[in-house]
Amino acid sequence: MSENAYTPRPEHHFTFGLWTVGNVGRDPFGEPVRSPISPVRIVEKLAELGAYGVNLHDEDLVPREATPQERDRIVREFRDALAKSGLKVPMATTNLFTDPAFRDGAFTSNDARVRRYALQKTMRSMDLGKELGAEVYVFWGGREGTETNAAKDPREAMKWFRDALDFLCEYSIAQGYGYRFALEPKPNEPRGDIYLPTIGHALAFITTLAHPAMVGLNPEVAHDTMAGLDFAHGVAQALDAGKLFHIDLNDQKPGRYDQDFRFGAVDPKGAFFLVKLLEDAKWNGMRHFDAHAYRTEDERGVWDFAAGCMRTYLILKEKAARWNADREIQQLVGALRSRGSDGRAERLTFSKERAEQLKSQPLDLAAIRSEGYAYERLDQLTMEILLGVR
Ligand code: GLT
Ligand code: MN
Ligand code: MN
Repeated sequence: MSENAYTPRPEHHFTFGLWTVGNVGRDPFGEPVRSPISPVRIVEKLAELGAYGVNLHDEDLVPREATPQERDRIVREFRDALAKSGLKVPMATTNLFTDPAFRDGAFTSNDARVRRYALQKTMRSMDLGKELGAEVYVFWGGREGTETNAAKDPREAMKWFRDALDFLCEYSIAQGYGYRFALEPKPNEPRGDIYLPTIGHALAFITTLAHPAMVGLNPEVAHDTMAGLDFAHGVAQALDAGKLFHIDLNDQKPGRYDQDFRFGAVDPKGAFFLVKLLEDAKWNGMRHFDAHAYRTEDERGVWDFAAGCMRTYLILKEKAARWNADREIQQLVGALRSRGSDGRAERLTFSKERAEQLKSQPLDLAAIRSEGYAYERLDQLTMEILLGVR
């Protein structure tokens, strides 16, 4: 495949958050190492690099203390930059974690005033997102959790969380916004433990909402990796449920703080199976990178980081196509698909007759017990594609 195949273009639907490339490298032990980059410059640079869009929290664009006049000017300048560059804003979200008011959570704070403030701030931010054309609205409940369960009854917290989402679904409907809400699970950090810690928790919670069809998932590689889970499995389950509304791509070593590394930087094999899953499923959502440059970098390193995320995705996409076209691999896969059946995709559906027939069907258990699956060969061939010798 030509070098061109690795060149990001808008049709690939790559997006970044203002907060990702705009990350100034602050951490719990150190001050910022980079100067803020203006939203207008971020728009120009992302367009130049071939991205499709830019996403934002309310405060990434409009400072909390801005007057209405300042807000209007900032939004106007940003919209001008978008129009000039052709960049879109497919997703918006609310910062419900920086303000000390949210130290005990936003929708699940013990303080009823904070729960009201969280709704107020989210509605205003939904208004802003709509002004910019956003269709997906993300809820990352970073502060929704506890350090001690003495603080609140987690059942009560679930009720508050549900009330807030039901309220905001109604708001989106009443305003005619047509948002699709995407919950973003994370097990911990910045809270000791965060509510709705995994994809599975979030999927189950959605079924208890007043408007379950409006609400889906925004899973993130790093978050499931922090929880020690296989991210592709969680994403597959969200796809299967029709709930993959958005995705946060990045990378992470297990057992560490939330690293938000460049996509594919730690576990290229995991990234490969993720890309393969999304591409095989023909998933049409945004490929959003929720990651940031190493703290060692200056602004040049930030753009190297952004270009690297997209290039790695496209390289892995080409590797997935190669895997799907590889004769030996496909022979092995074909043998697996027809293993123990006549080759037609067999599905076991119940009928009384089928159950009776199955109960008395003789099965060659000795053969079943002794035959290997050839996964060593299959995985080695996969590795050879990934390592570039096949
Ligand atoms: C924050 C967090 C991310 C969320 C962002 C959306 S903010 O950077 O670490 O995982 O996706 O609120
Ligand atoms: Mn993260
Ligand atoms: Mn994220």
